[in-house]
Parts: sequence; C-alpha cells; structure tokens
Amino acid sequence: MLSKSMVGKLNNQIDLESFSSNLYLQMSAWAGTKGLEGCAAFLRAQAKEELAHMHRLFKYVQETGSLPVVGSIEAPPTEFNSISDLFQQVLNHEKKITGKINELMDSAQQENDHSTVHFLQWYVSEQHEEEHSIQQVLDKIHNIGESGSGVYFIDRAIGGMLRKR
Ligand code: OFO
Repeated sequence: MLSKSMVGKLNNQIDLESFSSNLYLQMSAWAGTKGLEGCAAFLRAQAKEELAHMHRLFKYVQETGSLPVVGSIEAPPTEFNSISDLFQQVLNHEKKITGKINELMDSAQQENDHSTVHFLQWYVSEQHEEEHSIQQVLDKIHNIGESGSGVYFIDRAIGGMLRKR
C-alpha cells in the first residue's frame, strides 16, 4: 500500500515519462525533415523506450491498489538549431529526469517504502545507461564535427549505435 503522497509523486513521474516520449518523437520528426534518418530512427527508439517507462510506472501504481492517473502534458518544442543542440537538449532532459528519480528514491527511503525503493532501482540503472549513451552521441558529434559532410557521417554513426543496442 502506497502513501497518498507517494502515489502523487509516482503519478507525476508517469507524466514526465510521457513528456519524454513525446519530446523524442517530436525530435525524430525534426531529424526526419533534415534527412537525418539515422538520428530519426535513434530518437524514435528512444521515444518507444520512454513510453515503456511510463507503462512500467502505471502498472506498478495499479498493482499496489492505487489509482494511476494520466495527467496533461505540455507540447514539446518543434525547432532545434543543429544536431548538437538537439542532443544537448536530450542530455539536459535526461539529467533532469535522473534528478526526479533521485528525489522519488529519497522520498521512498524516508517513508521506509521498501517496495518502491526496489521498484525504482531499475530506473536508477536505466538513467545511468541513458545518460552514458547520449554522452557518447555528443562525443561522436564533437569528434566528427558538423561542417560539410560531417552531418552525413554523424547521422550514420548515430544510426549505427541503434543497431548495436
Ligand atoms: Fe530516459 O527517462 Fe525514462 O526513465
């Protein structure tokens, strides 16, 4: 049985995961319009993963006998200045999500809610992996450089990262 305050916090996280999914889907659309098929596929896969994160939370709240609530979420931005700008925004967003997961974990620990602590462990590991993979993307962009045919090679490299997953 979850506390009322924990249900509220987990429901907020449900909305954040939905927002993440929409953000990456919208970003994939931007990449698609620039002919960056590798980046678009990478971001679409990312959007699907975020949706799965949302469903995982939804199921957990439901299984504890509480009511999962799907709230309203803001629309994501549609324009980005460059590939590096876009992926820097992804990294900033993931860092923000990591902060939220850490806050949730702190609350669960303070409440001695061991079930939620255990449930959140998965998200802690997932955030570590995601931040690492987006940092790798940014390193590739930086190493290849966005001038001239660099954009083409960056797109190929990011599409290649998707196949290795
Ligand atoms: Fe990448 O954020 Fe979900 O958890």
